[in-house]
Amino acid sequence: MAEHVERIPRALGAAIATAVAAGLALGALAAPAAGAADGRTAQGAEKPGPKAHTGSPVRVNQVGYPAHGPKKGTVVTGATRPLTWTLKAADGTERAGGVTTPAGVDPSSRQRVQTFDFSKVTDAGEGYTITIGGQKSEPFTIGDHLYGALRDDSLAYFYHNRSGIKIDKDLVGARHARPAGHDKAAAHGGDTDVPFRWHGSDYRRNVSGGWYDAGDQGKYVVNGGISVAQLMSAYERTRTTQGASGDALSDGKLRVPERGNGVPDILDEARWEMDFLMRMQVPQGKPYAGMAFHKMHDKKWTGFPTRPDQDKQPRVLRPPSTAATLNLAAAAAQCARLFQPYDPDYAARCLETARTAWAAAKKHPKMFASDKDSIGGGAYGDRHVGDEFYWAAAELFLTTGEDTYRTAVLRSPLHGDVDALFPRGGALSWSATAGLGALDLATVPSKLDREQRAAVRATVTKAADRYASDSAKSAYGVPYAPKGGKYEWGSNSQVLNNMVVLATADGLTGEPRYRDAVRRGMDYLLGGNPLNQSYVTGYGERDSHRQHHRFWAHQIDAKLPSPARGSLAGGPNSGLEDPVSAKKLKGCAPAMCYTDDIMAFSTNEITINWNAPLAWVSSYLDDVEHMSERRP
Ligand code: 9MR
Repeated sequence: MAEHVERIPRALGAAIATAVAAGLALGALAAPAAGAADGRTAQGAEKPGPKAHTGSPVRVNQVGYPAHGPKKGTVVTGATRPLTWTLKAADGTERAGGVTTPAGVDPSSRQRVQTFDFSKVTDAGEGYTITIGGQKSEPFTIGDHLYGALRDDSLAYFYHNRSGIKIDKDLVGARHARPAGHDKAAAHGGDTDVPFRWHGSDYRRNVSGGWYDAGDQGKYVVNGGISVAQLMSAYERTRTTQGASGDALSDGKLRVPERGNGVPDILDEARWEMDFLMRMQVPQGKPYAGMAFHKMHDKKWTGFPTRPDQDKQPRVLRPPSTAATLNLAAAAAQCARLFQPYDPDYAARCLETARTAWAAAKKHPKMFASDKDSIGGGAYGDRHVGDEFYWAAAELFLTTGEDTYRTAVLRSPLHGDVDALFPRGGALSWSATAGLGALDLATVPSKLDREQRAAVRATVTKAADRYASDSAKSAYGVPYAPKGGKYEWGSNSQVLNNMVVLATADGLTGEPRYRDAVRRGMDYLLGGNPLNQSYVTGYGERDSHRQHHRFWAHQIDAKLPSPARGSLAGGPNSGLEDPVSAKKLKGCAPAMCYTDDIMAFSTNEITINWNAPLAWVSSYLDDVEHMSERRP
């Protein structure tokens, strides 16, 4: 198969040129989409800009609504006057009704919409629908146990994507089971013996294990670090939030092979990645010792599909970077405090790694990964590392209480700067990590004095106020107001990361409006959006299930599985940075720049740093729904 040129920085012209140069006709790229009948026909009420099959104009959360929480939806309609809505139970009986509220033209879809609110209904049940003007929504549940399965599935995503270990059918089912990828037996020794050649260095390292990043099988420290940190934080939240419970994340509860070892399963999953991240540290005695290699991946882009164990490409290590080094320092420092009760030796090793990484980054504060280094793997280029310095200092301070790190936190220009910590026009991400530090400073007990802690908490609640107001302004309730209205690559993860901030503010204050905004965010992700699309595989009637992935490539090869349940699609990307999206979605309104096609990688990929906040948020939502039951 022709080599697939996957990730092409920003400029689409370059993307197309490179794809063509690689012998890949654009028509061939688009073909699977055109040929793929999905049996989900569209009734399409609205005038499609690009040919969007958006089904019923009545939009709801296709999973469901908590019995005692907000229940809102949106209808796309040319009408300017209020319309009547009817809530029907599964047997068709009418249970409630009311009128809609005209909401004008929604800028994210450029469609005229109205909203409806049926929060007063509290009767639990499945198969409810809302009908407006003869048009019926997708069915949904009302009840209090909506997100437990999503928590488990979104966490299982990480096991599914482990490198260097067989994926066991007893844990994932026969269809998703596969042999170990990139282990010793693989071509070129897989990831156990990877060359590093750069500026006179010429040696080999064992960088096996960890999680594959995404649809590609590269492993990138900056993305691995934030993802493992968010998994650890999903657990740490349950230790630091009043009334929270970590039971669902504890030993024997999740689908990991280490279950039964006395360590919370979510930490077992985190350790798989931490071990890899620590292998990415340049060893003592070599130039730049203590720094972290920015990334490792295939020498050239592999074709579609490629099961990990069948990858024939040699793997390469790319030069160390300050961003990766600090990312490692932050994650390893958090690892140290969370593993302390379970494995003090391991905790000590994490801490030693973190300290060494911090010192190396201080020594080499300007080693930047280029955003052009995208052959065979993504670039993850980043020239601004003030945020990584802040995050690493925060985690090291929280773990050790030491003055050096405290001073680094308090003297950082980012400290207290809500716009920098929690960008409103976007969200925290692999390139904006400071917020991860601020969230932990606000929640993890530390030697900050009362005033300092109050100040950092105020940045979290202030950011949450903004996201809550963005959600309230949006006809679809989405807590995301990107700069210039443009949805970013991986916009769904930005929505989720803003929800993490909202949820943290809920934990700090108990104010219901924060929790409600998180729930509205879920409504958006699970179908209450301009495309009537649930972006999570296996959830909702109209779910994304053809995401860009080299093994879960059923769209291309029927013998291969579709993505596993609980996999989040990147979501609308105004940039249309791949040929399929560019062709199919030209002229799209921001929140409609999405297509569920395996080759539409800039709108429909899946990756660890998007599933991590999904796991965090679904874990939070399930936990808060059970909090009232646990109260004496
Ligand atoms: O998530 C990344 C996004 O922010 C960038 O704009 C994009 C282009 O550089 O790359 C995304 O990351 C991809 C990475 O480079 C390679 N693995 C898949 C990632 C998700 O698409």
